[in-house]
Amino acid sequence: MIEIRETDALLVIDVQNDFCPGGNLAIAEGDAVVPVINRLAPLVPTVVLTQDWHPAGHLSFASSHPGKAPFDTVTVGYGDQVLWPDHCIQLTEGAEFHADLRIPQAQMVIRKGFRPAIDSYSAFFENDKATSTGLTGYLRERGVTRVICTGLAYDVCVRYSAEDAQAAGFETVIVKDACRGVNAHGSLEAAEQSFSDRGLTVVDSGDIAA
Ligand code: VGL
Ligand code: ZN
Repeated sequence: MIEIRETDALLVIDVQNDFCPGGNLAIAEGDAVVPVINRLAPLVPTVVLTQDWHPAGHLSFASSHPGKAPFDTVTVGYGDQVLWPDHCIQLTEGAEFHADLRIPQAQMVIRKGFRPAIDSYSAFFENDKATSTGLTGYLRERGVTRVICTGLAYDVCVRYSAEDAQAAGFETVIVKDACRGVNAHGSLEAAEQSFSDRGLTVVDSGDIAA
């Protein structure tokens, strides 16, 4: 059982229309995380949302690479980059949070992936592993010691956010039923392996108490 403390933060990753059924990068049952997150959020003193927020023509879009298709991989300046369908384009409906997400108390929204030539899976560092979003400093200044991770996609943005949270020295917990995965190139299995290698704590929302 995980008892919520004053120094906990809930990280709600990319619960946006494009990652839900009907969206441009739809994750199976992506919208199923919404009621789970709505139930958890009021328990946790600090809540941070992230919003994938790409300009049109972003480097992570297959449409920006002639001859490439979504889910192909290319090599870019910072290493391998999976290519995605156009998604979460700034100011579009697909980039909006799911309409049923109810977290008015959240005070911080981290937008990521807005640099045209760098993708950003993690809420902490962009995919070049060098460009910071500033989230570590925000959480430290607020006295946060533990980060509870939820949202989309389990094996992409939730995975890299949780790993970076742990690397930054925060106790880190992943709430599995508050996440859904995209599973490109065996990424679901890779995420599970990585979580177990790093000793990351994976729990169910029922294991969390006020
Ligand atoms: C994500 C692929 C591309 C995510 C974002 O939120 O997991 N996945 N952009
Ligand atoms: Zn994206």
